[in-house]
Amino acid sequence: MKWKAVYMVNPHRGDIMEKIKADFLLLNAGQLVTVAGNSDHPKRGKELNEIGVIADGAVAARDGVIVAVGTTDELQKRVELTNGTVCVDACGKVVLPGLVDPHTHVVFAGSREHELEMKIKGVPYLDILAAGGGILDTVRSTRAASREQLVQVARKYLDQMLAQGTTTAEAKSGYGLTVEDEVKTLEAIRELNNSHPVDLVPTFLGAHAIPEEYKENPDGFVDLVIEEMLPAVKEKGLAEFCDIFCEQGVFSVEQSRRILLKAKEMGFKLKIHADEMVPLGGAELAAELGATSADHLMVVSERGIEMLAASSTVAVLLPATTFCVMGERYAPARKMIEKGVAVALSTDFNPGSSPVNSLQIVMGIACRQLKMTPAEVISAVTINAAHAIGRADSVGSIEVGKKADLVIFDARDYRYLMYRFGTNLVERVVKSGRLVIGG
Ligand code: IZC
Ligand code: ZN
Repeated sequence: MKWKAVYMVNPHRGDIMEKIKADFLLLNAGQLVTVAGNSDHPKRGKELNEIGVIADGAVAARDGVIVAVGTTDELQKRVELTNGTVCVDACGKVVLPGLVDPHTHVVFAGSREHELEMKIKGVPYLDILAAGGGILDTVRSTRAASREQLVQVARKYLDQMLAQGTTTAEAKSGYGLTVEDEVKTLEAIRELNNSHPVDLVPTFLGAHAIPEEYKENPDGFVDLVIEEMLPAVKEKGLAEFCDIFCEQGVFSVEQSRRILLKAKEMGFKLKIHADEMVPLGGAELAAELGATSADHLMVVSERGIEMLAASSTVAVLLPATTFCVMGERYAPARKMIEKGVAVALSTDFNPGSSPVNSLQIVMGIACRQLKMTPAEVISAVTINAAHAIGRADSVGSIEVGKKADLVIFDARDYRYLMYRFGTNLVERVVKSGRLVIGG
């Protein structure tokens, strides 16, 4: 719909100002953290600290899209309210763009609390997997669940995420590992995307583990992914990205390259679970193939860091995973930022290595363990996270033309969000110009 412009004379300057019609207006944000200015490329180095705070800020939207951003004073003059305009008073609190979670395995059945005691005793994640547990445990429950059951379980997790400020998330398959069960999972993701306020970006992760029936023939499973799963997912238009768990004892760099090259040829964008436990060279592979993101990177090599810095690939760091698996080494975030790698943060929400779906918890860990500053952390869960899933044109910052996805936190200073730890500070969430959490 075209704007109907209303003109008025500015009494101070005598010139003509165009009034903007809005059906949503947020006023009195003590700090409106816009994170503006990086929709065409992810933030690197010092840019990560530039988060565009407007004191006493305001945002106007129409039909779910931002039409004006400025101070409360400015917008009160510039915006024309219509009958049904929803006005939200942020009462001097901190407002951020809706948070973006660029790496989740949110659709699965069952849970794995029995692994906690094994982890406490020091049993490594990869040993649990090799013994038929871990991912394969979740594969058994996910195969046994119907698509409707998967939707029902994941909806609850998405409700929790929205209530904690996440308005866009990536969602991977990967607990089906047959053509039928991978398609079932991706269909569940599509159904959730059509019926839940959180926007989902679907990723096919058929190469998440070698299923038990292919234990003696892992290359046969790689063939199945290439020859049957990828074409089925493509034909049904069920995924935008293809991902792989490139890890010792799971998929080698060579197997990963085979799958990802085929996926790229078919038009999928790429992601890689890279250098999480053993430095196999996943980061190098991601840069070589022009992947949109390389994720984890706890044990990334020097060369991997240099190649990522010189590429457009976003490094998605998952410190809640290191925390939950009780790992000793967190990703070398400071070194990556200093070398110019574009860094984002994510929960990695999954039933095994990170049963954490709160980005606020990840933000607190990122400051304390990755030594990222609060401003860097905010860039990493907004605009850079949006770049990591190919959505920086529509979300990740508070700018005209983007979705009106906003979060009001019970805080007066953005640093308070990371300083407090473990409490949900979200007061209200606005998705596409509609209040979806908080009255
Ligand atoms: O279920 O353990 N790392 N995939 C790769 C996972 C963790 C998910 C899981
Ligand atoms: Zn993952």
